[in-house]
Amino acid sequence: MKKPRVMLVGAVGSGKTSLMKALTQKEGPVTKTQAIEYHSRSIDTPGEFLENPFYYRALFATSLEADAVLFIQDATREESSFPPGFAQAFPKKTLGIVTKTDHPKAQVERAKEILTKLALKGPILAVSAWTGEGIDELRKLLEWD
Ligand SMILES: Nc1nc2c(ncn2[C@@H]2O[C@H](COP(=O)(O)OP(=O)(O)OP(=O)(O)O)[C@@H](O)[C@H]2O)c(=O)[nH]1
Ligand SMILES: [Mg+2]
Repeated sequence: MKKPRVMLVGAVGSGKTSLMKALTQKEGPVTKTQAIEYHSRSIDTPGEFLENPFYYRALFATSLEADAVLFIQDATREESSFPPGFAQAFPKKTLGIVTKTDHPKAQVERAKEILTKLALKGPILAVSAWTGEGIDELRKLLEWD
């Protein structure tokens, strides 16, 4: 059976690539994502694709190649870059992920509230790519183990 693949969508610097590496147990430095990147288990997207509505169509089209879409909200950010109900435009399993829970300025509840406005089909999880908090739980939810 083909292994499921996730796509990551979120603002610039929200922690998509770091999370993708933690999830897929890839080592090495995290660099800025410049284009949509296809991997066997994941599709990483540049934050600019969420921040500029010109690219929404590219996100919708790309999501057809994924089994689930993860909407990423940085726990240290007050603002949302997501339009209300955005997850409904993706005909896939949709999950919310709060990142950087280890950060001293993280406000997890605030970030969760932002994600509830997306009309997700699945749950919201809080993770840290640095400490590994929540990563195993996410792998289980994605049925990767
Ligand atoms: N404290 C903390 N910082 C993190 C975590 N994950 C990512 N960061 C930091 O957040 C910054 C952005 O991380 P990236 O993973 O490159 O973010 P991105 O969403 O892929 O950004 P773009 O590729 O520009 O869209 C980097 O400086 C990371 O080190 C985390 O779990 N905890
Ligand atoms: Mg990136």
